[in-house]
Amino acid sequence: MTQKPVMHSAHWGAFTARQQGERLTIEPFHGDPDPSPLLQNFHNVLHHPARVAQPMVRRGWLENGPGADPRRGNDDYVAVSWEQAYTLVARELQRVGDAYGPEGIFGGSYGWSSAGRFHHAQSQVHRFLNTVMGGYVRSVNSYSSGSASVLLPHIVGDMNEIARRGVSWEEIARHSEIVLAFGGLALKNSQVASGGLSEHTERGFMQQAAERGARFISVSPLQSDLPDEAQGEWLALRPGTDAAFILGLLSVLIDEQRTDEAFLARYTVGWPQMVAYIRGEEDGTRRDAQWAAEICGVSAATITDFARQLHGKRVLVTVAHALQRAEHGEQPVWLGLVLAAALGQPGLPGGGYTYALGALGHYGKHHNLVSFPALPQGKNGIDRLIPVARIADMLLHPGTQFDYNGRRLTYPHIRLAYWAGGNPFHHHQDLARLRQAFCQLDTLIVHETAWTASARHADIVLPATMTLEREDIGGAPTDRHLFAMQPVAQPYAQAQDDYTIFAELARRLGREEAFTEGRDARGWLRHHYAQLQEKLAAHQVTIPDFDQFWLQGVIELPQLKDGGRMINAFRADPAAAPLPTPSGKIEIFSATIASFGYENCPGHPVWRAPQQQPDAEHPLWLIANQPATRLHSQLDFGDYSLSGKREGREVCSLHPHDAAARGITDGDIIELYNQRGHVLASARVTESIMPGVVQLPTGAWYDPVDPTALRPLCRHGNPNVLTLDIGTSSLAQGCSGQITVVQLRKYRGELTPVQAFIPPQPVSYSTEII
Ligand SMILES: Nc1nc2c(c(=O)[nH]1)N[C@H]1C(S)=C(S)[C@@H](COP(=O)(O)OP(=O)(O)OC[C@H]3O[C@@H](n4cnc5c(=O)[nH]c(N)nc54)[C@H](O)[C@@H]3O)O[C@H]1N2
Ligand SMILES: Nc1nc2c(c(=O)[nH]1)N[C@H]1C(S)=C(S)[C@@H](COP(=O)(O)OP(=O)(O)OC[C@H]3O[C@@H](n4cnc5c(=O)[nH]c(N)nc54)[C@H](O)[C@@H]3O)O[C@H]1N2
Ligand SMILES: [Mo]
Repeated sequence: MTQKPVMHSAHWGAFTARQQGERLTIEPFHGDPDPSPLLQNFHNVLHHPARVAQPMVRRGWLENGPGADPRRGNDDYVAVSWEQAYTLVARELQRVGDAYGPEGIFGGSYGWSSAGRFHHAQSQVHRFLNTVMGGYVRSVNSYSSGSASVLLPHIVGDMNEIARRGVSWEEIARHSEIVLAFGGLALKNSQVASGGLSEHTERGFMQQAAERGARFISVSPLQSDLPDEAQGEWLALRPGTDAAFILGLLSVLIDEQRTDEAFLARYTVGWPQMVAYIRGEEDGTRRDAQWAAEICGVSAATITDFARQLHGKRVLVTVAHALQRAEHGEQPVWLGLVLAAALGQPGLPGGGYTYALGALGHYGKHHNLVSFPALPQGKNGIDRLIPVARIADMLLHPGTQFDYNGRRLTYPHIRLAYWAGGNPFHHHQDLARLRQAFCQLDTLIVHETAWTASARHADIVLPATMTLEREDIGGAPTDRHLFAMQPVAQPYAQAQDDYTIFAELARRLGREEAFTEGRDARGWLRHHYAQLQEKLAAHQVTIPDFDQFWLQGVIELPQLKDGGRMINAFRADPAAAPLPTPSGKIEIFSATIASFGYENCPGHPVWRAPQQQPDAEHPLWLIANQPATRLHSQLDFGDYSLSGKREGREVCSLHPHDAAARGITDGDIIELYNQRGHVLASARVTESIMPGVVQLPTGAWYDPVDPTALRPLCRHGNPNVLTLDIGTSSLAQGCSGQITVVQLRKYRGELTPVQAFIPPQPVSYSTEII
């Protein structure tokens, strides 16, 4: 089939697409100055064998009924009809709802799903559970920014105000003299934004700034975190030690009287406590440059010189999400702000502090005048929550208490988990432990487009359409374009939209009207578009009617110039525009956080040595960061993702010293391992990573040789086999999967091909009992 090109949009960009047989031809959106290569992942995926073709039920669940089962992740699947699948799911929801109520259902369903705002799977599952089941146990915060999103409101303000409405790229291009980027500003990351990103402008802005003479300095264990256009400098430090490095810088600034005391006195609280801590007045340990040098592997002279260079310059400090996705991840986020304040920069054009610039395409941008309406979520009848990355703890330890942001909460006893649009066996840490946790459930239901490892652990797998197979509206609050996402292809095999699946389940559970409000998918799109028209009309802005929008494929929305709004107003007049913190100022000391009494996150920022440290057994730091060739685990079987692998395996970068010490050469298959498991990857030997550090990106689908092994071997290269599953601290309990410690060696065991993309073949089974 060959069709005319239609408009569509993904988290990594808008495009027109045309189906030619089983492949797609993609043209990037004409308005995009720097389209993302991730678009190439769409070429070959529509009819890929990894797609889920029909509803399937796990054999053990059919045989024994709902209940804890160690076979999850290692069992056969039985193909069933949609009619049978609906009956099974509806019956099980009814059973769990009747016996345990919403407290027995985990509906967090964390995950990125796809860009369309209506078919956003997580919104669909939440609305379904609220309107049909009376609610669910939810998860809060994200894997992205689990600790920053909890910390920042205590010390400066809402994270979105600091990140999305932080110092804008335009301002940086015009005014910044030094952009000090902890974790860098890799274009591989800013090519992505949830809801879509029609104009990739970061490269252009960095080029403009660099041509004007701005210095971009990436503090990172990896050199690749700045694009060539930034003409940047690379300062390599040991992973997880940025807090010590910044304390060292502050110590130099204090000793040499290079701090902006007037700014600190007027706009902050707690500077004296910080100074006392750095000088060792609290506990006798001086946190000076020499002290920091020993921790972070940068010389004291470099730290001293670096601090001096910052003085008197228009400096912008930014801290990547990556740094806070680690034990004590709150500290570098807090200290980045303290450094900017000590330099007196917040609120000056192109200076100060902005959080996670460049980590996503949303950041450093402006907001639309009004936002596109979200699918209403209905009301959750219960108020039970976990910080999102505590899922395995919850499933393994129901009834246990834990700390979170000043509260003492108890893990509920979950019987059924419902997942749509996320891949926990991609995103969570310590996958062997996660499997144990999922084995505790009575039932796991997953909607998936493809046979991910999460689908392979489910009891009931329902085939979902891909974004390309349905119509939707794509847009992000920081993107001035709104897209009519037109279907490119027919649904694959028996796949159905998440909305259709939930509507049918709602009907069977007697709650159809509550869930659908009488609308089909097109009805919702029209409804949301009409709401957008209304919101804009209140500002005397008119946009084309829905039919015209659909025909055009794209419209432009008015934007605000709101970058830096909060901090600029605060600097101009702190009494009239106080920050939304208890003191109204930047909190270098937070009385609120101090009152929680957490040893691992006290009232002012500190250096706390993490429990994970390289040692003789595991001498290397592993960085498990975002992949350059895909979004997380999505379309790992897509052309571009595959092109980044070698012989089908993920690539692990390591320094020539570390390679030579182990007799490893470029292209060897290596085995990374620690107490939690083993992972194979292809070695890339490169000087662009510091010695003692190796890097294996996330997203290669988990492919365990023996899924039930206590320490599984993943032959494909999923680093979450190795990462440790602990919270960042008692404050935020965020994900700490970015770094861990490992050993590695040349692999000498049996080498079997990657099987992650070969779906389970249904086994025959008498379906009479269904
Ligand atoms: N070690 C380590 N782990 C990490 C990170 C790290 O840095 N290091 N990063 C973390 C971060 S920041 C994040 S955000 C998470 C991301 O974790 P996830 O968001 O879970 O990852 P995705 O691969 O985007 O998962 C989305 C899933 O939704 C499916 N999907 C797509 N469209 C649809 C649809 O329309 N319907 C349905 N039902 N399914 C659909 C896709 O096939 C895919 O399996 O990972 C985290 N994990
Ligand atoms: N291509 C692509 N882009 C993405 C995503 C994707 O999956 N693929 N995911 C998106 C999502 S959901 C998110 S939340 C963001 C995540 O944004 P981040 O979490 O910031 O991204 P990462 O690539 O994991 O990490 C950025 C860099 O930080 C550096 N780093 C790691 N540990 C340390 C440390 O201890 N200190 C210092 N100074 N540097 C360190 C590493 O060199 C790493 O390359 O990315 C988004 N962008
Ligand atoms: Mo994320």
